[in-house]
Amino acid sequence: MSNYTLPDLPYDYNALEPVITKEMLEIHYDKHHRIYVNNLNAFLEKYHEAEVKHDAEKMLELSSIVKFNGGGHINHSIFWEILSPQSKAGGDLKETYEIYKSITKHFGSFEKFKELMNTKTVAIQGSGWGWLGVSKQTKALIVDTTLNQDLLSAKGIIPLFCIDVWEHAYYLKYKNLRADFVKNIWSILNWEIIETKYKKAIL
Ligand code: MN3
Repeated sequence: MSNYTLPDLPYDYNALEPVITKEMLEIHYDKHHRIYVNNLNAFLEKYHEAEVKHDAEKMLELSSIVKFNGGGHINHSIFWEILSPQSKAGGDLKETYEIYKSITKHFGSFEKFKELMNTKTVAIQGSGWGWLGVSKQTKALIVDTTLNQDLLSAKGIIPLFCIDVWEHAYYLKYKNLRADFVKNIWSILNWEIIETKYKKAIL
């Protein structure tokens, strides 16, 4: 039996204000993410039951809902991890970081990278995620997007950080202004964690 659990939030519900309000974070984490975890456990159990019975048709029927909820759990777990209060490390990208050096080398400048990331993420049609990642094969930095709860790793890219642009991520405060939410997220990114992920990814 599978038993996935909600990961602990590394900060309080009000710690990411004013970018993400207490109410936004509470609902996003404790309601949305929790439902992905609960559904993942429930549907994996049904999947295992079908597997025991060698019911391939049932397994195929369940696989997309397992993929969706599993992706929701994994993507949100990455998202909480790479955010940090402004009073701590939030938004603090040090020029000595390897990730800073690689971004400026790869994209020309940090501002160019940020503009590309913002443009691609804001332009996602419907629900999805904007990503900075590292190609598993070439180790090059890649700005990409995924729809719904699809995983970046399924494209052969190791995730470094992500921006959730499902409406549930921003609508309470930003209403239809997705671009404002994406612009503000940069001030609560935890570059210390992103740097650690980058170093591990290029090993
Ligand atoms: Mn979300």
